[in-house]
Amino acid sequence: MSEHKWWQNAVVYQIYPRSFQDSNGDGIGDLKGIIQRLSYLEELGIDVIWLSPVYRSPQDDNGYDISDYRDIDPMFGTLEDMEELIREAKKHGIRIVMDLVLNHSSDEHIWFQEAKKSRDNPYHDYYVWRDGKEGVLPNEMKAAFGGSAWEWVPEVQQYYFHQFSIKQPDLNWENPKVRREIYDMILWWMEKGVGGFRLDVIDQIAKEPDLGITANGPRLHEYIREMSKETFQKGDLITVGEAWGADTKRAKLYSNPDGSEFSMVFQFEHVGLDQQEGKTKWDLAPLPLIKLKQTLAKWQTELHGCGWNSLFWNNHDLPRIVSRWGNDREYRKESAKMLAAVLHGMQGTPYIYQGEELGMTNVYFEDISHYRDIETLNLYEERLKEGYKPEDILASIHAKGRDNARTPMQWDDSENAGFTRGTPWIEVNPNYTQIHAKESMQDPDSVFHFYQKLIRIRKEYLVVSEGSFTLLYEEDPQIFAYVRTLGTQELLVCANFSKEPVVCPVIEEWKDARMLTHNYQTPLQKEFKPYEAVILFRDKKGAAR
Ligand code: TEU
Ligand code: CA
Repeated sequence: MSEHKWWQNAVVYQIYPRSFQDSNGDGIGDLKGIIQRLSYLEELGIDVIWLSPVYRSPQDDNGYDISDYRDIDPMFGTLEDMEELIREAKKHGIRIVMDLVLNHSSDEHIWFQEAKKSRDNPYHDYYVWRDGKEGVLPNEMKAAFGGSAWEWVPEVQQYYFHQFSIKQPDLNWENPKVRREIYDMILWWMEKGVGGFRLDVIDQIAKEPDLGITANGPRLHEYIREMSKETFQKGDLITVGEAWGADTKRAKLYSNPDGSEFSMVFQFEHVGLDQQEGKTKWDLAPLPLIKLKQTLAKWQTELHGCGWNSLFWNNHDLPRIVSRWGNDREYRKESAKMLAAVLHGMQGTPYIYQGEELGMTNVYFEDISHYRDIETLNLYEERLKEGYKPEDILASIHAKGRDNARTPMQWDDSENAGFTRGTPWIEVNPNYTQIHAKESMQDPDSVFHFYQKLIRIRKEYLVVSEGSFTLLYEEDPQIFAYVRTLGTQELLVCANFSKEPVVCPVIEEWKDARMLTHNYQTPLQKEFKPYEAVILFRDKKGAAR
């Protein structure tokens, strides 16, 4: 066994700054707003905040298009505010993780402004260019947010490559100068005392556009190891790479316990299960529970002892889990807790996305004009042109659109949910009068307190962060249950993932175990109610409790 790292029993909370807390009434969340809410987060019990990008940015993709990596966007505050946040968070025992977007910059970054002036500009080679003729694209590659991945620049008579929007030109990692600039910038943030980094689409930095390669390019791990050595390894950081293209084999490289790359990656195999085979996330299909269990179990067992998992249902790109795989109507609280129990009982570092701890739901805007996300807006236009019916496109957006996660945090039942005293940049979910933090904090049986309990369990029982994993009832289409084992200690997580009752016979064998948490007030029986979930603990070494 490798030595224990601090982040192996830490819990991370993701903040999407523009939707968390507005402090000055301009309708946009900001750093001062986050500082005001630190005691709420301490109460929840989290150790780390992952902050989605707050750097200077034209906000074409809500900050994932950075025009200055060493400054804060005025919309969010100042560099001093950022330093204050790092300091204040520390007083609450919380570290701050910055979101590094290194695959691309904004087209308004000074590097790109220079790069597009002429081919012999010293910054030209900071980006990925190909010769061509206007109107004759270098190849057919598409951008993630629609349209071609190539954009013509008349001044240099070349196309630049962009995997995301036109305003997000890809950086050229083959150029050692680019890499050095990036490492110096990372070191600069480390000196400011940040606790770690989340690395945006890191598996796409080693792209080879001539070969049509975006993710997992041949030099990927070489670049990551160099970056890690030059930067992260000089501190005691938590680092997590976003890697849509990761399988378990690659994840073992990324999260090698020798620390040569990252602490862990976000992998998305489970996230893609409820879509039609070979199609996009917008082409909806029901979740195959058996597949979900197999997938998560595979990640649990294959990385055990030789890598490290991240655990998440949600982030700023994904729909709300209670609406997605739970039930956001009559069993909202029960299913939100069930999903939490299933995730937080596993090995890895859990990530909670803002509002998830309240059981916040998707938003169902009736008209496209309420949406703000570039991906959603582009999809709508594209599909309209392709002849889809508006109501069908909206149905996909209701299920999968990124704005589901981006409506303002619901703090209380006052106007705009206590998020802003101005006009919010995106409307608050109308259900804020029922679902909000104030209510959740007062109710001992709330989703909030359930999450708080799960975090405490992780800190108290070593078996949660270190135990091995055994899936039970593999072929059962309703039950999600598993046992974690560490020496003589055992933990059982048993959940009904469905709305119909189901019998879980294993409960009989655990009659004498200690109940750590349960999402129903009724006594535990082997017949599980809709979305019922329980976590039990026992120690075979006599002292069962
Ligand atoms: O996301 C990477 C990514 O691949 C997403 O665009 C994903 O495909 C999409 O959200 C799912 O439909 C990261 C960030 O998390 C995202 O917010 C950014 O827009 C993107 O990179 C570009 O920086
Ligand atoms: Ca503000």
